[in-house]
Amino acid sequence: MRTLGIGGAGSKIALSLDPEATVINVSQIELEKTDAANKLLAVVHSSEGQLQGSRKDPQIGRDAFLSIKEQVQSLASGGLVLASTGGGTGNGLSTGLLNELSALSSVPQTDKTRFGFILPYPHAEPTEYVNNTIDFLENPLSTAIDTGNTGNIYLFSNRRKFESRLPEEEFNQQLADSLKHFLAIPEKNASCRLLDGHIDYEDFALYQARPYFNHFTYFTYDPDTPFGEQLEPNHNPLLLEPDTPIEALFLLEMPKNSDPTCFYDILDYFTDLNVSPVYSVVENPQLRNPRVTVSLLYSRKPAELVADFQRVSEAQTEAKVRKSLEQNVELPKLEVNLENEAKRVARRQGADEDDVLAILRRLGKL
Ligand SMILES: Nc1nc2c(ncn2[C@@H]2O[C@H](COP(=O)(O)OP(=O)(O)OP(=O)(O)O)[C@@H](O)[C@H]2O)c(=O)[nH]1
Ligand SMILES: [Mg+2]
Repeated sequence: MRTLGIGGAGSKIALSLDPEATVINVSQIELEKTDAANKLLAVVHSSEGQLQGSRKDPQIGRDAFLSIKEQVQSLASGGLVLASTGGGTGNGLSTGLLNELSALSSVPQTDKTRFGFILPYPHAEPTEYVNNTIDFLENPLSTAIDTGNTGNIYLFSNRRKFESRLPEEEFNQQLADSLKHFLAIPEKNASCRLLDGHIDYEDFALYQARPYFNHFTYFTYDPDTPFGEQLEPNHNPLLLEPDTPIEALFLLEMPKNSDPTCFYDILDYFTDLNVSPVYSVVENPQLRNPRVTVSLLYSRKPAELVADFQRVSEAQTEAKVRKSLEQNVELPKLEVNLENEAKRVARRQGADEDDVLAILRRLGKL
């Protein structure tokens, strides 16, 4: 697996996951600080930017993308990209990459890029981080998903980090370990005794190439309690909550000498949702109770995605997010800042910003 970490958070988490990861930054200082073996500097045109990073401005990241476009595209092809959505670097460079992917007519399954995005916790993090994230979720992320040209997308949230007051390094390790556990599914199929079904490397690669959000989780499974009742309270606290699945995958690990037929109950749960999961049941002699690792692939429209992100925060914070959303569409604001708003709309619709501005000027609106 090839791993790419972009910006501060993306780089740290990528390295926790894979010491061979390539880290990308616009900040020379940040790149010098990391002990990554593979580093890539994106060039920005202001000298401060080169030293300081994107200072929460995704436009700087988007411009810098152009300097390393080919390298990023080839590194990301068939790989996993990790970035936060709040700052300027991870957000801006990922936007460049997603827009390039969206413009392709199709992407072969083996070249699909998977993404892991780390969303801020609005209650405790600066408004810029929240607003940058909303822009990112509405577009380019939703657009890229609509084209079907990405692989799975994991939406991590910093909620647990702040709520449980975790040291950053420990939280990053939790994210990495959780993802490692999910990614180990085909390895376990190869090394453990198979009891039913089978997920080989190719099945797993095919599943990961599906262009949907992936919510994965794992927990001790009690065969005497309905699966649905166990799944919901065991959603992965590091990820955004999932929606109704379109596709699913599960691995059931059974202790020695136990009855593996309880997997039929899990199958029934998905059949009721009209989903036929990819699955396997293996024997794991190290376990004392059955353990299930389950993944749900689901899709969201842009507004729902922003609502999911809002739901991560508490009521008080929701008001803050809503306010920032309203500011983006409110009429008086629009008049005050028509030029910026026009650029935003142009970008969102994939139109040329300069063309739109020229037309507005001609009409006397600017
Ligand atoms: N989980 C986690 N989140 C982090 C970490 N470092 C930063 N963040 C979060 O990531 C978001 C943006 O920070 P960065 O990743 O540093 O942003 P960047 O992509 O480097 O962009 P600029 O700093 O603006 O150049 C915020 O929501 C931070 O709280 C980290 O090590 N772990
Ligand atoms: Mg940074």
